[in-house]
Amino acid sequence: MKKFRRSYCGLCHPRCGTLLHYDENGKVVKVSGDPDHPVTRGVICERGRLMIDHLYHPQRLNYPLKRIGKKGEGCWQQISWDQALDEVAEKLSTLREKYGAETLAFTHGTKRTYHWDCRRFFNLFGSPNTCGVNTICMCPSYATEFATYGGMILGSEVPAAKCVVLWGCNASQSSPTGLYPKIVQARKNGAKLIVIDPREIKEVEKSDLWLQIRPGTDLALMLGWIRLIIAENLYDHEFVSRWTVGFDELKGVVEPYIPKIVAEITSLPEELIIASARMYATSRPAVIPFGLGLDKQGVNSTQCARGRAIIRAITGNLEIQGGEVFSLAGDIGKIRDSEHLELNHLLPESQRIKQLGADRYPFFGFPGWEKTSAANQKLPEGYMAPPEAWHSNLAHAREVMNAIITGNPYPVTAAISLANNPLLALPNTKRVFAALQALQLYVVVDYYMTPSAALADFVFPAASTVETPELWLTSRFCMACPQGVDALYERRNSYDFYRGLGLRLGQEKYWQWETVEDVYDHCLEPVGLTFNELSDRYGIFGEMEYRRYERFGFGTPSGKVELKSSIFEDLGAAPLPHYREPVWSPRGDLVVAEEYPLILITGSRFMPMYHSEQRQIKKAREKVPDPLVSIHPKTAEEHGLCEGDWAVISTPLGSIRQRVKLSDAMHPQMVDVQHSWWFPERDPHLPELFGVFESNANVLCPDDPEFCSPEIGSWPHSALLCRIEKEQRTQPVSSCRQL
Ligand SMILES: Nc1nc2c(c(=O)[nH]1)N[C@H]1C(S)=C(S)[C@@H](COP(=O)(O)OP(=O)(O)OC[C@H]3O[C@@H](n4cnc5c(=O)[nH]c(N)nc54)[C@H](O)[C@@H]3O)O[C@H]1N2
Ligand SMILES: Nc1nc2c(c(=O)[nH]1)N[C@H]1C(S)=C(S)[C@@H](COP(=O)(O)OP(=O)(O)OC[C@H]3O[C@@H](n4cnc5c(=O)[nH]c(N)nc54)[C@H](O)[C@@H]3O)O[C@H]1N2
Ligand code: SF4
Ligand SMILES: [Mo]
Repeated sequence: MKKFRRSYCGLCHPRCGTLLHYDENGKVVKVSGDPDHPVTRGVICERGRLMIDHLYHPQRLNYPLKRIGKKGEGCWQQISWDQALDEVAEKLSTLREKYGAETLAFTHGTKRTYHWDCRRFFNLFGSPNTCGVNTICMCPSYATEFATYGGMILGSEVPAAKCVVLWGCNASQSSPTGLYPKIVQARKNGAKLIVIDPREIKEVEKSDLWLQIRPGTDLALMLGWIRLIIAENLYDHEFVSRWTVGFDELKGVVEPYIPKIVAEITSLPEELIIASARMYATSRPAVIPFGLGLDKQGVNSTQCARGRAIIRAITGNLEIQGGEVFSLAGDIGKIRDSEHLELNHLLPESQRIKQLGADRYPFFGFPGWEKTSAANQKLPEGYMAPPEAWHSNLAHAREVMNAIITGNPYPVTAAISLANNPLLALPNTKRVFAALQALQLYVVVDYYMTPSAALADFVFPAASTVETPELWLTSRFCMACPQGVDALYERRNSYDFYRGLGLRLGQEKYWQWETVEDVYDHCLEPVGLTFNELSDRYGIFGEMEYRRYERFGFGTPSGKVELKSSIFEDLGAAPLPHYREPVWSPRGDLVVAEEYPLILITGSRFMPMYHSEQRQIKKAREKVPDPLVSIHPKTAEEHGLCEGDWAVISTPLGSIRQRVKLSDAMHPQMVDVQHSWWFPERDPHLPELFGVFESNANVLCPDDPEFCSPEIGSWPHSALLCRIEKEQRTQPVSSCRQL
């Protein structure tokens, strides 16, 4: 008998290839990297090595549970999948009849499972209200890049670049097997490295320039770069004149951003602003990979994404070797993708217009997505991935939470959270908690009993990634990710969950595939392969082609790169980037700044944790037992704090406690709190609810409209104000009673 099987790790995005080694009883005893995997080539990270601990963890959910006590009281009855699906479907039917299909909402986390199945179910059910973290995670960049040049750039060419700019991107911690090794490779090849980050991250050591920028001011620096690049004639004249629109207007808006002004706003030395712009613009090909530090800064986030896109374009870096490529060509473009499976066309206009938040942020709802999709359709089929709705067409989470709480503009009475822990992931924990409590029906599908799941009416046990196959389609390759073990107990994948509900709600016609493998066979049909055949050869790669725009133009309304965005303009958003001072900042609200003098950033990634996960896994907790707040030793001294002390961190919204970590990487005026902390070892019931209110960064983060970007509504997890002090009491700082 073969002692190992090929599989993959889905504990974060890259789906690294693994080998699962078995003992004679069929139990997985070891996981290692698959050296033959053509993308990850045997590399897995320290989190990936925890797969066995996760697969067999005693706290895993193994059966559906139905609440029998009060909400949050922790009394559950184990029931069968059939009974659970029957009861949920029946309740959904009743609520739909009473309030309309829009009464059901969905909250999502980062991409962990399939996503298109959720969108498919919601479109068929009739609700436009899927919302979640994408409003701040990559999607401001994604949607904006579609509006600007008709596609999303990914960092695949990094190793061949002559200059890499890490702009709000902490790759060594956030992408240890993906982007980070590519940066190391680029450095080995002699590339310049510019780091723009308020913290001295690991990559700074190897960098040519480090810009310790004041959080939230990146757009001012971008406008300064653009001005200088134009003023010093460092832009690509031919590309700009042939392939862009709005250059003269752009020139106008950047005019005020002379180095002196940019230096005042960003707290950077003038020489560094000038040197970095010159280094970037004169080292072609150059890349600026995505960094969440820009997307999560609130008011300026969307226009930061525009600024970055404009910089890439005017310097002639689009679609060149070693530069910023969209790819998707050859067979990859033929494979039926999420857009095909989502069935967005089946959601009628009468329901689309009810999407919560789309009146305030039309660009990020159906109106914007319809425009970016229409522009994409002008290109030849399969040439450029169309904008996926789950990525760029969302209800706004704050508006959904408000509707649940107030019943305005209409009652939202039911919600599903699948692969999301909203109490930890979304800002303004107080609002999210009130909303989850107010729901008439709350359904959670997860691996573990989380703080959010503890408030549910029904909890379904999810299959781990190794317990279910996946077709991993990116713009460069399509990999078959083979199931490594039979699903244990009654854990199931998300397709089975949605199909189970769909079959009970009159959607039989659209769930014709019995298993998710059958769906993948359907997706692969145009390239003449089945999932198993694809799996035998691991996957297929697209062929890289450069400067394809010379043949087809760009997928925008004008067919060119829109430095001035016509889609933004049509939807009433600023078509050219303008810098705004963050609301809570040393130069923003001076009253708040007096009481909360330090700049707060949250959520800088750290290994081995992935958001709120791994907190139950002993080996992970041994490495990071407690939530940590990083501050400079000087700041600590001023506040009477020492390494390991429990400190209270407060904003006008609330207070949390974390343990002090002294770090020279921090600016003395800054505080960095870890996000997503809860304590599986603590009391699961209300009011404690696993201590979810105690050290959770999102108790501190606001989401009212004035804090959010006006184009998309992305809220701030960074560029805020706080104060820090030594904890005086032994009581928890925040409980749901004190919120
Ligand atoms: N303060 C602050 N908040 C942040 C951020 C920040 O930087 N600062 N970052 C934000 C960003 S970018 C993101 S993407 C979000 C992340 O937010 P989420 O993606 O919601 O992350 P988690 O809180 O870990 O919740 C994911 C839940 O899904 C479960 N899960 C994992 N995989 C699967 C699966 O395959 N199937 C099912 N059914 N369940 C699964 C996990 O057990 C976990 O309970 O957090 C956001 N929140
Ligand atoms: N270990 C681990 N890896 C992860 C995740 C995880 O939870 N844990 N989450 C995954 C997810 S969903 C995402 S979205 C990615 C995100 O991964 P990254 O893009 O690397 O994002 P972060 O680590 O949140 O922040 C990046 C950097 O932004 C800086 N920063 C904060 N505010 C600002 C600012 O205003 N301006 C600038 N220029 N920089 C700023 C921070 O100091 C930090 O170094 O990570 C993924 N990888
Ligand atoms: S980077 Fe690590 S956790 Fe993420 S998929 Fe690869 S091995 Fe798994
Ligand atoms: Mo994210």
